[in-house]
Amino acid sequence: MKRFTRCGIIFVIVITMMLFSVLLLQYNSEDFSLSESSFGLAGVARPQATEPNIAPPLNSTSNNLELNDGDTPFSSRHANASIVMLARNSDLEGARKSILQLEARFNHRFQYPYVFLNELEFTEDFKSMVKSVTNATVEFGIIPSDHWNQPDWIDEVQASQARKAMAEDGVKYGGSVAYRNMCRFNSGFFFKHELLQKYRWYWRVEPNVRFHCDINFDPFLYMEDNDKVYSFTIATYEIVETISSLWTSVKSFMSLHPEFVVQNNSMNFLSLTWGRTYNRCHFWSNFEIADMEFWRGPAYSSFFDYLDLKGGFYYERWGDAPVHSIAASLFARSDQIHFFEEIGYQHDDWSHCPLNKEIWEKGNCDCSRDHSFDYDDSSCKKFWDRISH
Ligand SMILES: Nc1nc2c(ncn2[C@@H]2O[C@H](COP(=O)(O)OP(=O)(O)OP(=O)(O)O)[C@@H](O)[C@H]2O)c(=O)[nH]1
Ligand SMILES: [Mg+2]
Repeated sequence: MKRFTRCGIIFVIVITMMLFSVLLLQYNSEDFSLSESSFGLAGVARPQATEPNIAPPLNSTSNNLELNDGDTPFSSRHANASIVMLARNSDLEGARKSILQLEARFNHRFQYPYVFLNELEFTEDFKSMVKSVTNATVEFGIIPSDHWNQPDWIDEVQASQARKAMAEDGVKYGGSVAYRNMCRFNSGFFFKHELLQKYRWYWRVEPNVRFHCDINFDPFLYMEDNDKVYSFTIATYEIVETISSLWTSVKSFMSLHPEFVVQNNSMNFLSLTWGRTYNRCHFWSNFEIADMEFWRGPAYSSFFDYLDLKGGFYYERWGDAPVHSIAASLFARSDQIHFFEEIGYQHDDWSHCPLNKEIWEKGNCDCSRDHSFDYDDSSCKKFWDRISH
């Protein structure tokens, strides 16, 4: 009997200790939902499931997106994104050079898929030679003719007179229909291509561009996590003869649709006269990382259709760079546009090289900071700095 009582006491002590341990564990646990249901703590604030997005310091991306050497991102989070290149078959060597650069500096670790677009079918040679420089998925698409060619309602007499005059004046690509088709396609149609429907984000890459620094973070995720819609590395002035009436059309669109122009826009990047005149500044669109949902949305769709009907893609030579830049500056908040300091980038003779020495060293950049285009006389970066965040 006595032995039975002693056993009972020990049993009660053991059970009590076990219960006490469970209580302690629950108290220390971060899973407040479990505590809440167990102890009836309704109303106690739960901790956030994820860290809040803290704005990264100027000129730097958030460190939590950076990979370390040897990391593979295959198991980690990816954006719904692709790298897009518009190219001709004759651009093969330039296309391969750009991809080799981008793979070495970025995509060999991220494996974002590529989409190549052309108004003509890519040759088998083009396809196989491009595929040979990346392990990522590559798709090749043909552009529908109504997304590429000069529409019927354009008055060809007026258009050809404009081309002739521009060519005589020595305006770059002034006499070219193909260049105008390309600008119109990049302005209003690439994001409608069937191969891009499954993607939200894109990185535009051209043949023969260079990437000067290692990109150890995912720019797409940076954009997504920080509520960005458009990004750039170089900003410059448009050739005045190519956009004679563009700003007049922009102003009439704004009067018709004031609802699309957001508060905290970047009008101060575009105009030094509170919108009366256009300073010709634009983000250089041969580099773009942006959100196609923005181009597909009501403000831009309506804006592009309006401009298209004005005919300026053919009667003048409106470029996709000013068209995109004006739209992003007016229909997105200025804090939704991002300057990628870390992405050393070169197109033709102009390059953006990170001016910040720490960023330059961290990226193993092979560009000269002294020759960065950022504060060249032809750069518009100074206007962006006045409003950037
Ligand atoms: N498929 C196709 N692609 C084109 C055509 N014209 C230009 N492109 C592509 O469109 C993009 C822009 O063309 P570019 O000729 O580089 O125009 P740009 O950058 O304004 O001028 P550059 O200073 O000469 O580089 C590049 O990706 C070209 O490969 C064309 O007629 N057909
Ligand atoms: Mg180019």
